[in-house]
Amino acid sequence: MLKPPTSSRAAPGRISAVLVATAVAGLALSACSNSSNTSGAHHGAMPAQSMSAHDGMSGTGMGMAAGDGLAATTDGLTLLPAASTLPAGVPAPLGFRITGTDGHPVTTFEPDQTKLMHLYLIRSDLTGFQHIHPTMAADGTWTAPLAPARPGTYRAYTAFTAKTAGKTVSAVLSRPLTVPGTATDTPLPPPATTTQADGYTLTVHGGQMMAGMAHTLTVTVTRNGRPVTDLQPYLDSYAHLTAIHAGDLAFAHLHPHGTVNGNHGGPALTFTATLPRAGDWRLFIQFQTHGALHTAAVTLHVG
Ligand SMILES: [Cu+2]
Repeated sequence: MLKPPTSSRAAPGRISAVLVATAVAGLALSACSNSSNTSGAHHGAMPAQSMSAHDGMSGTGMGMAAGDGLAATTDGLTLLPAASTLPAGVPAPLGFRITGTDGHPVTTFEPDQTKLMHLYLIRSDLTGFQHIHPTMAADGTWTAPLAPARPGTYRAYTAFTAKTAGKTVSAVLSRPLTVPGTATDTPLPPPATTTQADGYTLTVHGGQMMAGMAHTLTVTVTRNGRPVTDLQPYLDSYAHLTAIHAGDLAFAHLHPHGTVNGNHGGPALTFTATLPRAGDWRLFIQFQTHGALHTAAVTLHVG
C-alpha cells in the first residue's frame, strides 16, 4: 500500500510523485494519515496486482509496497518508544508500545510474514540496517534487541497487524532515534545493478523505475557464476526486500511473487515494486541459505 504523506510533510518537489502514486490506485488524495477510513485499514495505493478485499501487508506472496512509513500515528495507532536515544556501540534493547485510540497499549496482534512485529532500523545515511523481531510482554510492551549502533540519527520503523477497537489494522509507524556521539556519514553508493553478500552475487533487472508506478523487479542470485537454487524460506518467502528513500527515509517493503516450497528458491525472484518517490532508494535484500541469513544492499534510482 502506498499512503500519501500528510500535506505538512510533503515537500513541494515531491507532490507530483505522490499524486502519481495516488492516481495509480484511483484514490483521491486524502492526505491526512490520521483520518478515518471506511475500509478500516489503510487508505493508499497498492500495486494493482495486490488489490484485494483485505487491506494490509498480509504476505500473500504478491509483491507489495508498504506505506511511506513516516508517520508515528495512523488509523488511531501510535508508536510510543520508551526512549528517543540509544547508547552507542553496545547492544541496546529498545522498548516501545503501540497505543490505540484510547491511549492504552494494544496487546492483540496478528502474524504477518510469520511474525507479530517487525522492527527496522536505518541510519540517516542508509547504513546500519537492522531488521529484527521484538517480543511482547503481556502488558503490550515490546522489546527489540538491537545490535550495536554507531553515533548518528536513525529511524525506527514498526510493521505489524493489530486488532484494536474491533478493527484489524496493518500499519508501518516510525520515529527518529538518536545515538549520541560524533557522527560521520557514509556516502550513498551510486546506483548499481549488482551487489554481493557473503559470496552471493545479486543482480537486479528491471530497467528504469518511475515513482508511484508498479514495476516488475527481478533479482537473480548466483554464486561462483552458477545460479543459486537452494534459497530457504525466510519469513514465509524466498527473499525480503526493504527499500528506504535516500531523501526522507520513506519505507517500503516487498516480497517476491510465488509460493514457497521447501529449500528450493532461486535463482530468480520477481517482485512487483511501487516506490512512491523519485530519487535514490537503498534496497536491502534478505535471503537465507543453509540456515544463515544474508543481507545484500544496492542503490536503485527511481525517475
Ligand atoms: Cu521482519
